[in-house]
Amino acid sequence: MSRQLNLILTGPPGSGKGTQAKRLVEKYGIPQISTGDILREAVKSGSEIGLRAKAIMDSGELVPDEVVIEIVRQRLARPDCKPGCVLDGFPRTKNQAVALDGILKEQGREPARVIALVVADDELRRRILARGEGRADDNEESVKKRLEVYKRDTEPVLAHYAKSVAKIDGVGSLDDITARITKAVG
Ligand code: B4P
Repeated sequence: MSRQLNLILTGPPGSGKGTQAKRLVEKYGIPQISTGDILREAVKSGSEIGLRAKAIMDSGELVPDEVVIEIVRQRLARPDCKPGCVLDGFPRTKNQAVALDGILKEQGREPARVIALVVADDELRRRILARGEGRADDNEESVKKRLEVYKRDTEPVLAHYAKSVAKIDGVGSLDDITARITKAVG
């Protein structure tokens, strides 16, 4: 493995990004950077970013690029990211992907490795609606919107990384999926 592992874990909402990211943190000893978690924390704390993000997130739309790009830029500069990181839920637009490439270069980091979890829409809907964490965006209407937004804005991220992306079947036991990911990372 190279001296630093900057891993992007991408996939539609409910594909298991957050779940698998936590396991990869254990396995590789690198921190998870979940823009969804960071934004939810901001909403909870009532910060300016949180106030701006809440309605957007609840509706299933994406928070503006400049907001999340700045969050990631600052987070990546922290010392615990030196050995690498698992980016969970970022980049979510082509703009964010281009910005991330620039940030990695600017900070003298290795280029990103990209893992995409593949799960069919019916299964995604089932998982999210069964999640039961009381998230304001886990309802029928918002899930429908999130799946549309994924196809519209996030699928182009896969095209951006077309040469290097490893597509992984995201259906099966958590252990099996972790094993598929770690095999692809090599
Ligand atoms: P996220 O927090 O990223 O939410 P998500 O896409 O729903 O994925 P999550 O990680 O929660 O779910 P997971 O797949 O692990 O984003 C929320 C919102 O924040 C976005 O809609 C947007 O508004 C905003 N946002 C975040 N990042 C942004 C960005 N970069 N730019 C702009 N806006 C941004 O798991 C789902 C469920 O499936 C869980 O209940 C889990 O237990 C279950 N599951 C996982 N693996 C399974 C398996 N193998 N089998 C069965 N169930 C499984």
